[in-house]
Amino acid sequence: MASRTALVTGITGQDGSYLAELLLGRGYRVVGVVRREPREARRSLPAGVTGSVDLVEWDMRDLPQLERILEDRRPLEFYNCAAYSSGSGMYDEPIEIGDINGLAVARILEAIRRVDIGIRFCQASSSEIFANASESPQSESTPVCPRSPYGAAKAYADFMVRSYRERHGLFACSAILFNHESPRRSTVFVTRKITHELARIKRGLAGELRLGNLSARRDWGFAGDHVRAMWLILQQPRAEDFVVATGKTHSVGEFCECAFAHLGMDYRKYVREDAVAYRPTESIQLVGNAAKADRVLGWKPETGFQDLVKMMVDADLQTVIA
Ligand code: GDR
Repeated sequence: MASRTALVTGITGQDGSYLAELLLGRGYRVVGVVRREPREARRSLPAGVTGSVDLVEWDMRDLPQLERILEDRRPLEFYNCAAYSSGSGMYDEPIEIGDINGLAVARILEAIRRVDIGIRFCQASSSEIFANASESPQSESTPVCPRSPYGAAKAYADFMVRSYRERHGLFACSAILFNHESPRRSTVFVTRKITHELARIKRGLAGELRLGNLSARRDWGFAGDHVRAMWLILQQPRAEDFVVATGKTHSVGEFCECAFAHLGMDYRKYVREDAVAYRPTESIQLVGNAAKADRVLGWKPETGFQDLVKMMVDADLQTVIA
């Protein structure tokens, strides 16, 4: 039997690369959709993936180009992991964010409707759609109430997913992902900033770590666990949206404490709170209730907070050489 084909956007990013590994491990043919010239994009892929995926270029503003890709590659599943994403940059570049994180999802859904309504679609949504919510923890029934252009664009994408599901019968779903981290996380996000700078301090390349609000709390999971939920979502008999989260929060300070303690160090000697790095507005406590994912998908996070922190510290320590 011919292997199943899955299309993954954002394959050079954290989520896309973990998802590609999972899909390859399950015997899929994986087509990575990239915004750059494929030969150049291939260099950003992790070693285990680079020789095994087919890369194709798509400008996310070009609907006919995507229709041609779908007609040519004939995927059964489509995962959208591409997004304009940066923690403190959620207010910057609102037009670009609206286009890539919002409108491009409408283009994907429309291309699927026109080419092959049987393609199953999973959108990587975000807890940022709840940033101004009035209840915590947040579940699938929490009213969507974003704060930033980033959250608003993700919310628009979710409404499009629901609209195409209800109006056109597409098997389209949103995975509402709470924060998910890994050694592949960019250093613009606080977890990787901490582990990367810690490795530099340990190697004698830096003396201190300046952060914003150490009391800010997040529901931090492992990216590998979260993409497994995305795959499970597309294996169900019914198309539905799911919150994907650990249900537990930790503060930035606790993350530092755990990371430094792993190397036998006291974070209070090195970490400085810097008013410049403070966010002007912080969200409501973002913590997910993933009871539905547990009940329907049989999904639970497998990597706990401490193991995640240690994994990230160990990885950075290996790559940062004095
Ligand atoms: P977030 O991630 O905004 O939740 O978005 P980030 O890691 O940037 O911030 C988490 C919390 O840490 C606080 N913080 C700092 N953040 C950064 N980046 N740098 C610092 O020095 C620092 N000090 C404290 C922040 O104020 C915040 O409270 C991520 C992204 O992956 C989004 O794309 C995704 O949608 C959401 O998670 C779910």
